[in-house]
Amino acid sequence: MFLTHEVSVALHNPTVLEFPASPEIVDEIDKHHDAEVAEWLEAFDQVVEDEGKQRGTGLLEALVRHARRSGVDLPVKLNTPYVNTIPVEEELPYPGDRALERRIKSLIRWNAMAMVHRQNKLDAGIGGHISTYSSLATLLEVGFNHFFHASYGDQPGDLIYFQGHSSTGVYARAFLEGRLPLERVENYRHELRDTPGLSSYPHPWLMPDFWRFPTVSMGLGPLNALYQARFMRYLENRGLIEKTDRKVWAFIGDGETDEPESMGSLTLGAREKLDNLIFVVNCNLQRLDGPVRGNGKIVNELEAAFRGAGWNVIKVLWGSDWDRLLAKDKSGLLAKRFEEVVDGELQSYKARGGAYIRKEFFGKYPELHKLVEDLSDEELHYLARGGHDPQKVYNAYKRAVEHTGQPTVILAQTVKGYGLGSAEARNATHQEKKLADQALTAFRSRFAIPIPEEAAKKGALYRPPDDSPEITYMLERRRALGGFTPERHPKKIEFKAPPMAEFAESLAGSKGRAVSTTMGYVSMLRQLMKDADIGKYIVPIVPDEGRTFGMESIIRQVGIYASQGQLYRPHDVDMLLYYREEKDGQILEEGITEAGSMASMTAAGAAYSNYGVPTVPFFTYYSMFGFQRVGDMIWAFADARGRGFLVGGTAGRTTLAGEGLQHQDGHSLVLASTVPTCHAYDPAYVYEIAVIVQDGMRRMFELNEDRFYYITAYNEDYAMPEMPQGVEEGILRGLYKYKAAGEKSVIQLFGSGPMLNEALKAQQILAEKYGVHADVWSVTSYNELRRDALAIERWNRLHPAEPEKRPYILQALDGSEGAIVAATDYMKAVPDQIAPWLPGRLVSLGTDGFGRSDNRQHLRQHFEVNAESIAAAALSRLAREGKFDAQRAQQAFGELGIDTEKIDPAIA
Ligand SMILES: Cc1ncc(C[n+]2csc(CCOP(=O)(O)OP(=O)(O)O)c2C)c(N)n1
Ligand SMILES: [Mg+2]
Repeated sequence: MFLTHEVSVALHNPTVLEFPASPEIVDEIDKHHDAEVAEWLEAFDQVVEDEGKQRGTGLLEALVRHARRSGVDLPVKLNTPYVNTIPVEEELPYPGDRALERRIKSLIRWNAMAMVHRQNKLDAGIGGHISTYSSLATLLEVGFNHFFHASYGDQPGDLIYFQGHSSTGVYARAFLEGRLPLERVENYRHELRDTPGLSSYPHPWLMPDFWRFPTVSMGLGPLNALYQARFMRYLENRGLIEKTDRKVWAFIGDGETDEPESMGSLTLGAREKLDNLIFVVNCNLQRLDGPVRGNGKIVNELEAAFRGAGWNVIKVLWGSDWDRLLAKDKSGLLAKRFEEVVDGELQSYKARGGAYIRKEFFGKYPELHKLVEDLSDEELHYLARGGHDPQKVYNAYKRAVEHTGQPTVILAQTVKGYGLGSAEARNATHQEKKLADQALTAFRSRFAIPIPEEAAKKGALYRPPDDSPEITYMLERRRALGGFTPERHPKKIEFKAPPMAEFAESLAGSKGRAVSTTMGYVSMLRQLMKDADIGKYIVPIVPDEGRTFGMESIIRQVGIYASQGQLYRPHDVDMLLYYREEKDGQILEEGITEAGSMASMTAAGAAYSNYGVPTVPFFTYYSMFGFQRVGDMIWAFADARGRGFLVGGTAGRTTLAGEGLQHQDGHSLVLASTVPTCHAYDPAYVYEIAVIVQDGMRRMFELNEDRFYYITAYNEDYAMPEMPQGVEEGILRGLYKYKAAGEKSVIQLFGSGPMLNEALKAQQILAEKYGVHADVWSVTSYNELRRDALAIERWNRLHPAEPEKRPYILQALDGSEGAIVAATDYMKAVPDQIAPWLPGRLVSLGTDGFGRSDNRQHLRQHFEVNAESIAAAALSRLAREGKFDAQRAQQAFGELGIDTEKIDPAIA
């Protein structure tokens, strides 16, 4: 027999024959082996028939083991045939009323579509999406009617991450359930009206009673869901919540899986055996611009990736009508055709209709053409994809919720724009906002919506009466599953922030010992975890930087959370601070993933609402790899009303020595200022951190304020002073006078973080060498000062007839004369935030530009933020004001070792 080169290579080296090999090659190989293969197969079939499928699996496993021992190479095959995972004979009957559920789904489809159509007619360009939900409807409805628990007894229910662009379907259901009044639905995307409408996407910030999880930034939903499932286990294993069957469901777009966040952490699910996690990938084969994998198969790609990562994969590709064809086809060509056809073609079939399907899909082989000769073109067009068949979806979900030991992914093949007539499966369908009159009436007939044609054309919403069979049924189903979902009603939590007295050690200073704020913060955290009442709620999170921040002692104290405990004897077990893993360990040591850590932060920071447990996360990381690296996740954390502390360690562009451009952070505070609920602080001393953390816990967990904190922590060692009297308010509001000049000051020096020490040295230089007296202030937060000033300014603007109010920054500076030289280890934009309220007074010294590998002394010289540069800047400024001799000032630069002609660090 003639063998192509490809086949002969494959025969001699089976590992190259990785699925999906071309069907021609497979055929040729089979033919070559014909008699021998047939004999083996027959024997195998016999065993399976006599002794069952499990025995078949056992035989194969034994054979594989044997082959491996004999040194025979085995092909790695992660794909299964392109058919449903669950064989039809294993399917359970559908437990619900199919006809009634279809009616309900049709009404939801209508309202979801009409809400967008109607609003875009009224308000052109307001936007919205129709086609995502149209592909997802069955996948959600089977869940709502049979799976999504709103509670498990007295415990909270499932957590569901909805595809962001399918929000209209979720609204439409809530409208039918009577939870969203017509006026709100009619104000979809009109949130700022007298009756506030519905937000575009799942935004807990905008609809706090409804949405729990912001998902519309692609990729964040799946990642957050994964870590949510893990955090649920963490809470269970630590005894903070009861163990239940509750699940985390994540509905994800197939296009969305291209985001690294979607797929990057899958192995965590398998490693942690998260059988409380179910991903449903809505494989409508399209994304925004066109097909997800026109030339390939997204389902195969995902199947291989998920199986490779250790997940249970259930494919739901074809509806029940296809089962009949598969059963009828004795040639095996139908299954082969499924294998051959690429996604771009599958999309075209739905876009082009029955005649095209007959010719292009079935027409390839005469046997297949014959197989469908008694079906009309219309019937061919309506042969359903698996994700539109409730029977298939039900069975997949049932298996998923019952599966143990692994997370499950359901790969459901659907049609984008399902039921939208001419918009169905079109590349442009994602952008469709309105339907033509004819399409609307066709939709109305196809789904039998009982409204007049004229109303249909306007996109009128429709809700049957309360006592209609549809409403009765859907409410009964929800009652059986414990209530409505999604819903968000955080329980009142009992939490008392530890009093300031508990922070005594941090407030007392270091008694002359040189320590860093990081070290001070870590001992504070250790102390907090010992608190009898709230200690257990503290969740330290760290992405493989524990040692960088000196957190070994915490590891020893409370252990690293490890769902399996510690299965090995750590080599350092005899040491005091050994690497301790525990089943109920408290630290989440996430490994090198800031994104994963942020997902844990999000789960822990919103646990007050999802579990009624006030966990207080402290996510400590390399400050450069926070806002810059996972800024979008932090934004979503704010949307989710997340609470807790982000602690940016190794902060500051000149304080982190030696590391250079990609490590030295001079801008996270700028980025932090962009998040409305983020309160960012740049403390110099440990007592400042203590005041901020104590007040933060009080405000977030005692007063239930939806806010979170960003605190920079530095690694420069210096003596931490004891807290002076009466500075708490200043610390929290952003500024207080730390050290007054002995005599009347002519200039003010502001310092933040370690730059406060530079300012103090500058104060001394100015007084001793130049006879200039300056006050020194600690500025803990320019961000807070600006926010306060903006709020006051706004009030003044809106109330011109009332006496003007004064922002805190001006009140605090009352009586302090002269210009202000502000030194920060961050960009000048940070102090510049308060410039509008200090006209002409502010001189900002900061670290604009790329970092360098050098020590602190040279870095501060380079960026012109050292004590000498601060002093010289003060003299220069006084000279410009005519308060100091200009020549003398110029001379001072030389005396203080500053090269006035060197390159500007901002561009160096
Ligand atoms: C991070 C991010 N990038 C881009 C977008 C814009 N966007 C919205 S929907 C979409 C396509 C979604 O395709 P898919 O995930 O397949 O969902 P489908 O609507 O097909 O169900 C894109 C690119 C976004 N929302 N988030
Ligand atoms: Mg898609």
